[in-house]
Amino acid sequence: MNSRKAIRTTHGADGFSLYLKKQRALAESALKRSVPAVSARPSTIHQAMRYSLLAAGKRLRPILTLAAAEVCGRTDVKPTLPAACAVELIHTYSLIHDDLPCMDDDNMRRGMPTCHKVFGDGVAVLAGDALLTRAFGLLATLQPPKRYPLSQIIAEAAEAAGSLQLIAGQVADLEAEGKRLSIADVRFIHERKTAAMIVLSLRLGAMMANAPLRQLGALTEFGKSLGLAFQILDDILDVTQSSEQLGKSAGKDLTAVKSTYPAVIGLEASRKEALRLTRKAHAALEVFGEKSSRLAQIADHLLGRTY
Ligand code: GRG
Repeated sequence: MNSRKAIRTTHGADGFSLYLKKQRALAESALKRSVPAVSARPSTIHQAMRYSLLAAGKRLRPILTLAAAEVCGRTDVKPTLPAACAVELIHTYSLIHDDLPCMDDDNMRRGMPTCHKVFGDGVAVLAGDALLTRAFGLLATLQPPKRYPLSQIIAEAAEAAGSLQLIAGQVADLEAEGKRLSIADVRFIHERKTAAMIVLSLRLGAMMANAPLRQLGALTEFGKSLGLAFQILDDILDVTQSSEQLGKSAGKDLTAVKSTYPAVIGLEASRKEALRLTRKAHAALEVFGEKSSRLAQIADHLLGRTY
């Protein structure tokens, strides 16, 4: 990572790579157990769910859930895993539906043909529906600590995935195609389509660690800045990287005439904005002191990513 991108780290870079690898492996093995086996009838739907869910995703959201629980003092990760999996299931559902011909119409996702290309539109819609439903089933198994009742946790997940956040962002995005948006409108979409699920991932981890409100608030602020920075990077990568590098179709935003950060304010200003937001994310971690270095490293890592 070059010096413009790296902001703060207290663990070594090698330690961080190992940490990411370990957390990813933890998430992967929990995800494999989180949905029915292919042998469960009807096999097709479980094949489709597992095909998209277990493909090569970055696992950012479950990693954030686990890191948030850890920074708030939860050392035993096992009880947080269903929450970590739930956010990844909701995220995967949204990717499957976004790729459908009636939405973004994409052929490639996570380095493979999209779900509907392999299983057909009907099964892909249902695989998304089943992942979303299963996510709430997983949340219902959580045993949260005193401060946060299960009803609050489930309501927060419903809000983040619902028509005021994730779906709001998707609808605004669909309606914006071919139009020139202001940067405030682009930000409105990004905050809902991307940042809301990232904030949810962090809040679920914090709530599972019985975090005091001050810590929960700090992670919410961290997530809002990180989520927006992450989406700006996504917009930048769409115009600067190849499809092979991204594992999904590059240049889609240009073809679909989408108003993105680079389209509205230019590439260089977008890079500066992503850096400013990453700094803001770091500042939100101050309440945790040195304990937050993993989250700070994740923010730096995302700013420096190339896919
Ligand atoms: C269909 C309700 C509904 C919502 C769709 C996910 C989505 C909203 C649209 C996909 C396109 C897009 C730019 C979404 C913003 C969020 C985002 C950057 C998704 C990709 O997340 P990554 O990079 O993907 O973490 P992996 O595959 O690594 O998990």
